[in-house]
Amino acid sequence: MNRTFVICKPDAVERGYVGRILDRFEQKGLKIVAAELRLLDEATLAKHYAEHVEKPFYPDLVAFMSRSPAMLCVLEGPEDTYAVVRTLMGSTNPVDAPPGTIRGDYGTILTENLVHGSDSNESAAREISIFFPELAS
Ligand code: IDP
Ligand code: MG
Repeated sequence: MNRTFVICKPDAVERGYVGRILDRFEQKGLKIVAAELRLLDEATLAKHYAEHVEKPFYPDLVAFMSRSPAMLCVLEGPEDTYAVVRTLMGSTNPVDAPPGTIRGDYGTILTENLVHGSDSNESAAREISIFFPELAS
């Protein structure tokens, strides 16, 4: 089995979309092996989004991601589960994400795009170790 890391972002929790989002992953055949509602702080987000810390949008991203609790999850599935999740999420900008994807169906805002999913097996391992160290392999 293979695992990846998912966040239902604060907008998803605020709008009441967590159930619908997780339902899509479960319907696809992925299993929730950890889930916790947690308010994220700046230091943790800087680790998680290390590749984006210098980007112009980073201050807005951190303000958004720390404004209210997010639902953090570890999902388990077949080989490259991260790719299954990324396909269900849709492209980063909800405006470009096709209908049928989470971002395509539920969002219109680039920053507030409902969901995070690791972008590789290496990212999944790194992110799981940040948020669920007890599950790190
Ligand atoms: P991803 O979430 O699809 O992997 P990344 O490029 O890793 O996309 O960006 C991380 C998050 O930062 C995005 O999900 C989105 O919330 C936000 N973001 C990315 N690019 C921009 C931008 O150009 N303006 C504002 N927010 C952005
Ligand atoms: Mg990313």
